[in-house]
Amino acid sequence: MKIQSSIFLNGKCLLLMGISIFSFSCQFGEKKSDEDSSDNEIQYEVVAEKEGKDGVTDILTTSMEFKTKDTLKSGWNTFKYHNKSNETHLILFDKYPEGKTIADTERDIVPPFQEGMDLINEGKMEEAGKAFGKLPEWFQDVEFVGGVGLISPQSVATSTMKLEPGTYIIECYVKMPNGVFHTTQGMAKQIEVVSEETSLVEPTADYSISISAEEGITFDEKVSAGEKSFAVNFGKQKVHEHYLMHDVNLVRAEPDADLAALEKWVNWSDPEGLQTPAPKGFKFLGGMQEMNEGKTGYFSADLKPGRYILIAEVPGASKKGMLKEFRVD
Ligand SMILES: [Cu+2]
Repeated sequence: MKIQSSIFLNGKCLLLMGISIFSFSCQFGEKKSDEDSSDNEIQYEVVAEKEGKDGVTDILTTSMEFKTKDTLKSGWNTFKYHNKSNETHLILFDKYPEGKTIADTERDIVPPFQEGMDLINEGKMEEAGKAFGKLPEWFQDVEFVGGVGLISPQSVATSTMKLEPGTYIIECYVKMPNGVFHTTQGMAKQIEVVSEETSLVEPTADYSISISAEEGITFDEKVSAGEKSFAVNFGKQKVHEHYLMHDVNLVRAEPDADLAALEKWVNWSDPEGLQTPAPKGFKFLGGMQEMNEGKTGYFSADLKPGRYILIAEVPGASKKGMLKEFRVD
């Protein structure tokens, strides 16, 4: 039990390492400055602030940042993630324990984190584990509450989750070609979720996916083309060998695309895993990031006829039943 909890802690640290390092740039990055008048910025203003639909929030990335609101209502929230960059990204929502902010991360998390990460890069996994063991206890109380699955460049992904009030950090831990996490490049942002609730109700979905540690991904639907929504029901959850829990990502595959390459790539702990470039022949269409057992999240995607994959970002996804192929007709 002790080992398990220590491993879990390590995983969280890995994901959050960059946040504290980048808090300064995040603070500046959140300000909508007049000099930033690119087409993408204009589009964000139009979509997010002029339409202003309650409970629907746009998040925009043009390079290595998250542009979005600083404050959200609680309850059901839909996120439209506009990936206007040239890299694949994702968004994981981390709910912080009460009273903790990015400032605490900076003070208490950075030093052991940096030490641990350096050791991982040297291949010294055991020593890295010891370094992460110096992290404060509160870090184990960070809860992962879903988010947006992997989404290819120049694409939009839509996810819906229920958020409790509190302080959240949103982050992307995909890696640059040199192995540096996007988190450390600025893809981390603090958001406050207030007690006032949105008017959104829990969505209904066209199709239903289940994922559990024992059964893997269960999906037996006959899927037709068009804008479709999916419910993701999380059964038994677990921390996998790479310290993360399982999630569900939707991917369109070319007829000759190599599923083994996809499976290897979605595992961040592989030296080239989750690192640019993404494997050829696949287009990532979003999905639902990890959530605790018993939770449900939703995502939608515009489906054309063809070959599709549902996959969890875990090592050995196919052996675990967490790689499921289906067709859209
Ligand atoms: Cu990213």
